[in-house]
Amino acid sequence: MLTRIDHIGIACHDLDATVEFYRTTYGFEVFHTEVNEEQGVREAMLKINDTSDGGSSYLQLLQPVREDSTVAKWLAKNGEGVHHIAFGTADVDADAADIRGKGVRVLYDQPRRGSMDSRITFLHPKDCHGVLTELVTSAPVESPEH
Ligand code: CMX
Ligand code: CO
Repeated sequence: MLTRIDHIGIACHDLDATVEFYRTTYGFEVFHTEVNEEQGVREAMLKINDTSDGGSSYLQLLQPVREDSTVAKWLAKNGEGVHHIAFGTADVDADAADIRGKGVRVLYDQPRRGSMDSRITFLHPKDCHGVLTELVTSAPVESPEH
């Protein structure tokens, strides 16, 4: 079951400048940054709020790190802007299978590694009324040792 907006993915040319815009304009701080080589992006997660399912909602700012990445291709065609939305679920495998059964193309056979060790997959935008849609299961929160 999809229980939150996990993040909104925003493609940009200059991650540092875009982070600075969100900080000075809205007061949003960087929660996490990483390079995801497989996805071809350098990214910053700005946490906006916690959600009732125990997760959180973020903005995910994305800068391509190589010319053949999906985000580089999208930026060249569209310029900066909203690239995808992501829904959070406790079980991305089950939800992806369920949605695939409804005739929507799920892009990966198995979920891949996403931000902060989450597991992610994508639905084809042409099957989702023009919206590239990601499904995310966050990494389990490690419980403190006793
Ligand atoms: N939103 C809406 N539509 C999109 C889109 C997007 N982000 N990206 C592509 N499209 C549309 C294009 O406009 C195009 O439509 P037309 O044929 O009408 O022009 C069509 O989809 C095909 O686009 P394309 O430019 O030829 O791109 P590809 O088919 O090579 O790739 C996609 C599209 C969705 C398969 C690819 O972007 C993909 O695999 N995305 C998933 C991975 C990803 O986006 N990773 C980066 C984020 C990582 C993260 O969130 O952690
Ligand atoms: Co994303």
